Amino acid sequence: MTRGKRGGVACGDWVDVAPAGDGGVIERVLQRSSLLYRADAVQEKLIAANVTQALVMVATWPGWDEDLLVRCLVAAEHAGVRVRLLLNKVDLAERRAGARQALAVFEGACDITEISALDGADAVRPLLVGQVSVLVGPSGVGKSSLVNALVAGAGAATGQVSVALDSGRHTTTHARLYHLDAQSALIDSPGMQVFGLHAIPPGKLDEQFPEFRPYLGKCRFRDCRHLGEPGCAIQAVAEGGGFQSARLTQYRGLMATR
Ligand SMILES: Nc1nc2c(ncn2[C@@H]2O[C@H](COP(=O)(O)OP(=O)(O)OP(=O)(O)O)[C@@H](O)[C@H]2O)c(=O)[nH]1
Ligand SMILES: [Mg+2]
Ligand SMILES: [Zn+2]
Repeated sequence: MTRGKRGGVACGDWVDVAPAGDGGVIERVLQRSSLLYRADAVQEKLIAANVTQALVMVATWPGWDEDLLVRCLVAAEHAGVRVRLLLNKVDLAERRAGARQALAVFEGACDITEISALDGADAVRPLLVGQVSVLVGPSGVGKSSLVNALVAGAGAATGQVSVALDSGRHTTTHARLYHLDAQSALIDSPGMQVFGLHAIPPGKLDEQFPEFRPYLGKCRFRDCRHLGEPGCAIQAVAEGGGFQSARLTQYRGLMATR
């Protein structure tokens, strides 16, 4: 293996391979059209390369950490790909209303689709046509279950959710690409508990909030960070109900803890 750009080879990469022994060695990672990754202060973890769409998944149960979800969405926006939210396990009727309510804050950020991987997940099939999609989200939300529902013979391992921890158990250990047809593919990835955004400069975080985009550049100060500066257009629009003000709160939380 060679050391490629950004920490080596990611699922979805195109590579040059040279024969070696019974197999081959990767000589070169070809130029990527997109790269989804997370980064803390120490290291970067590549999630998937060359995808056209990120399907950020949460489930009615176990519940999700809003900060983690915001970070997934921001990283996917930063990768420059189409972003969708999937709410899985809507068959759990008693959990549905609460989950819908908690997701409502993201309605202006991206399309939200409700599915049940265990009931065939037909609602998701049309969204995958012609796309290379990657499933990302916390452990136990049903990413691998969705792959199994969509890809005949996929046989992806799925795990029980721990009732004690109210979380998944990290059943999937590395990303894997499944072909759907000649133009479409789906990548399953391991659930994550943290999502560092160190690779995104603070001054670029606002661009990753789709609701803010029409108003960027309209603040009084050119370098406004939307943290309470006078004449901030983003704050004015949020206060006027132009988008959900909770999104500005999420943004400010990220600016404080990135
Ligand atoms: N009720 C219900 N349970 C589901 C559904 N989809 C998945 N599950 C269950 O949720 C648990 C976790 O599913 P996985 O597919 O392993 O979750 P994952 O997101 O791949 O988890 P990691 O690989 O750890 O990241 C399993 O017990 C599944 O049977 C669904 O639509 N409804
Ligand atoms: Mg899995
Ligand atoms: Zn501003």
